[in-house]
Amino acid sequence: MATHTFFCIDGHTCGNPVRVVAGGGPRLEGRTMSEKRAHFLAEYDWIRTGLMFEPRGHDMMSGAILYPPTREDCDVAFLFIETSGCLPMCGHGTIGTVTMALERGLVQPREPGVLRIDTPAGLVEARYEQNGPFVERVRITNVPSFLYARGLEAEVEGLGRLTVDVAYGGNFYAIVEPQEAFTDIADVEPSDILRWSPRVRAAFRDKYDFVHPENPAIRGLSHVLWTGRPQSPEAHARNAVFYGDKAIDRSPCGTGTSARMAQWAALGKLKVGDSFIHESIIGTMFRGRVEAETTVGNFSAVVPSIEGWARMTGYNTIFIDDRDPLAHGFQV
Ligand code: PYC
Repeated sequence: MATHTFFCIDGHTCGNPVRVVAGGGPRLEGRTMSEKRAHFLAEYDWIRTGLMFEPRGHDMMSGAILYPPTREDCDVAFLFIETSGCLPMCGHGTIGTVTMALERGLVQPREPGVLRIDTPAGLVEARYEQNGPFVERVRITNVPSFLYARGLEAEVEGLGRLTVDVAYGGNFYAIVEPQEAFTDIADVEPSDILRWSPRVRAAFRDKYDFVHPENPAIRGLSHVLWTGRPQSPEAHARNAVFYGDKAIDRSPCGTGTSARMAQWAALGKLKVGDSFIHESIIGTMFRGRVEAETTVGNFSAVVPSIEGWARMTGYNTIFIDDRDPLAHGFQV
């Protein structure tokens, strides 16, 4: 019987929570962050559930554990933890973790203004603007993102026949655009999105396989991106991203924005150098840009960058006490 202590910094990126675990994370085996992620999931997933779910977290909770990098070209490694599992990549989590880790002096970039991060999905570069001790903005250059499948169809209970595109932006996203069963996120309630999304995800997962062509450890449809017309005249599109079992991202979702940019680029609606401003359900915005074209396996892909901001809300020393019957968290 023991009490496990985690030294955390809590904050949010454009409204979505980020819990940075600065101390107390387990030692992980593996030559890469992808292998370390697998080790964490096999042996230490109770740390994720304990820190993310109630009573220490909540349905939307999301975070990252800091590690030394496994790659020579990186300054730090992030292991993403979330209610849905350990994501290969998380955009809002990266922007928040970079901001808080820099502001609290937990990382030392080799090159001023640039932090190179080793993530399970690959190298992510963060360029940040500082104002004294504060990080004002972070632009991350994400992993190559691509349209994986176009016009997939499935029968979804309560919605009927649904057609989606699936794109990868660090995670796989089913992108739901206007059609008979769904018009716009402005026309539905958040409770509808929470009710439909698990069914949409299950219907497409049962029918199709989603596997990264270069890293088979990255597989499965994890997120549903519901689209909408922007409310701000500045934005190009609005979204509500569903993740985990009960969460709608309060930020515009970094990997979701990357997936959407990859979809638009594949459809000829974006080209290298174009910007893409994505609005969240609470009106916060990420500023995306297509940085380059590339390929991933046989897929044409883009390298997207996303700019956003994050703010710290406080320190949080969290105990997971083995005697606590709810030590590993719960969901209702
Ligand atoms: O920003 O990439 C993201 C993200 C994934 C899940 C929630 N947010």
